Amino acid sequence: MAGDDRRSDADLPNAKLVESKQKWAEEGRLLTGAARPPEQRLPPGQREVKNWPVLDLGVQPEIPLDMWKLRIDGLVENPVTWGWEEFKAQPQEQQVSDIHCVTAWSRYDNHWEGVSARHLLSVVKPKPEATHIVFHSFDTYTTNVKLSVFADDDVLLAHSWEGKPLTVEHGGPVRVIIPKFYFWKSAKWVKRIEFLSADQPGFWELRGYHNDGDPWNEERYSG
Ligand SMILES: Nc1nc2c(c(=O)[nH]1)N[C@H]1C(S)=C(S)[C@@H](COP(=O)(O)O)O[C@H]1N2
Ligand SMILES: [Mo]
Repeated sequence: MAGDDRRSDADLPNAKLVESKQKWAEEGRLLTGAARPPEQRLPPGQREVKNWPVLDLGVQPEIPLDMWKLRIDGLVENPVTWGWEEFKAQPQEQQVSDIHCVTAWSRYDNHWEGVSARHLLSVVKPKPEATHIVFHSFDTYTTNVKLSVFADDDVLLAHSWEGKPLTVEHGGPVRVIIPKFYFWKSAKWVKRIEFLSADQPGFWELRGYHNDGDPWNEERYSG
């Protein structure tokens, strides 16, 4: 009985400590998002914006489409290098997702078009020992994810946003979109997707950002 439990807690020599620890545990549970009601759309600590801020290292590489190439290699059975025409000849998919940036803005209902990670995986066929991925970008940026994160249904190599080609400032010709994680995992100007048998932290992950970056657990920073 709940009443009996309560009485026995109060009898403990450390009753006060137990009570406050239990309170911390309850608060912790709320922070993780595990008990998040389905109608909650804004992760903890975020605010909604209607514009689309630009964030990068300050170098916005302009890659003409006839020069653009995407290499997918490392621990895969069938490494490929796609030029623009080959990339556009892959099955195309449309997705709608929310952006959550670690700098606390979120932007709802972004319409993307591109090639799904699922399709890409079916083409390159990761070897059994492949467990992690690093994205390499034309501006030298890198970011890492687990293969299982990349393999999610909603992960896209996007070339269009709201029915128009992605602008250079937002990572065109092609950027990664990983909706379930903070936006720093979504590499702009992607040029290489490398499959690895061990984790390899990327640019921000080496500079104090969380290695995973789940916004529902507020995985902003490491340590
Ligand atoms: N190549 C590259 N990708 C990048 C970055 C970058 O500096 N270079 N910045 C990341 C960060 S921190 C964020 S918040 C988003 C910003 O994307 P946006 O400028 O389209 O909003 O891109 C991510 N991808
Ligand atoms: Mo960011």
